[in-house]
Amino acid sequence: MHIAIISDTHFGHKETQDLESDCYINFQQALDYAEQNCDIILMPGDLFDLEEPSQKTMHNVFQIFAKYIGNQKLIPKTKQKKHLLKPIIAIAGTHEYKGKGYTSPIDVLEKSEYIYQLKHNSICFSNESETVNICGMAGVPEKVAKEVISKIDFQPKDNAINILMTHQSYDELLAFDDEMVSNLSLEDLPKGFDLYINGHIHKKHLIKSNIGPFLIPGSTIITQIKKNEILEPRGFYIFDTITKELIFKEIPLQRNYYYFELNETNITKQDIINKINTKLNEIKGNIVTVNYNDKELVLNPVLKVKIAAKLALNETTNLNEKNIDTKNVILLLDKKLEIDELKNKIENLNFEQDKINALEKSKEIFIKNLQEAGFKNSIDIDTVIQLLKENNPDTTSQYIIEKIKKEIQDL
Ligand SMILES: [Mn+2]
Repeated sequence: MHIAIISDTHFGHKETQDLESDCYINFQQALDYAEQNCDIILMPGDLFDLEEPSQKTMHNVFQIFAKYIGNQKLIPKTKQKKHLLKPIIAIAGTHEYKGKGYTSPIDVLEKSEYIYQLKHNSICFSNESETVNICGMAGVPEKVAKEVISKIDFQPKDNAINILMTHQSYDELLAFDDEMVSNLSLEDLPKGFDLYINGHIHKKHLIKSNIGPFLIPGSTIITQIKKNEILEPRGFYIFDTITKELIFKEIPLQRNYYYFELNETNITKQDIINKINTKLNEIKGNIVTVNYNDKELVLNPVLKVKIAAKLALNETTNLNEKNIDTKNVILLLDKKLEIDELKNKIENLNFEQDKINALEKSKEIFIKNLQEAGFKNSIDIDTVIQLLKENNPDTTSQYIIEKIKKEIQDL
């Protein structure tokens, strides 16, 4: 048999409004291929991006699944599952989990009979020559994963191809800069399976571990627009149960992503804008056209720009993005603009000093002029300054005039 493995589709995910349809466009292509070329489809978790997807998300998902049911209304009521042309077996991932008694969007799909869901159990499929036994553990909080998997005690079946699906973090897979936690190791998994599949991690990876091949299919879309994620095209896997071969299939029509890092010092904002515009011009034509919902959709390329720049002196940190030409391209800016701190501090110091000097100077001049004009010191200079600081010129002049009038009367 040929088994398709489509993971972390994250229905409803959108980095920006412009990228809203990508999760469905990519999934639809994977499902198209799988329906035509495979016998079973596995989805190891995170089908949805949120545990409470919007109605719009549900609508889009149902629209895709409904296509494969086709003439469902013509099928007379039968006890047989009206599953798709090819059955889809899914587990809930961390994004769908919310504890006992909760109805997840996966439960909704299962109730609609679009998928089979494995919680902590297994399902068998047979044809004339072979049997495939699929075990699945729904994603659980990492801290209890080890306990849960040992309690379930999954057993491989004799004379069958045995596959185990999970959606967890594993000690062996954590990268240094990873925020994920795990208390599970590959060693904790039950032995004797022909293939171990784990969702959750969005970058694809195949590990030839002691217990057997351990596959991370990766996500069908780019969820974190990071350098590592962008450089790899998205796709899914096909497992051949006879040859035990695993083949990665790229999604044929997917949006182009580009990444551009700008780490410079002593740069002007205009230079930054020029550099971004040059990069945008290079990629602008790299569009992809895809048919989605009976419409031709043009997928413009995405440029992610990561700026960590120290600006030249006399620059301010507000980049004028209006001068960036984003026609036919999606620009995602992650910017950290700084002004040289030391220079800036010195500048500020001088400025503060000048302000104090100017204030003291003007006080001196003011008092000197009053004295020269023959006035006594009945005008309180600090009151005048306070009134001016309050931005109240009328009250200030009124105060001064009154004091002067009083002095004249006293003469
Ligand atoms: Mn995920």
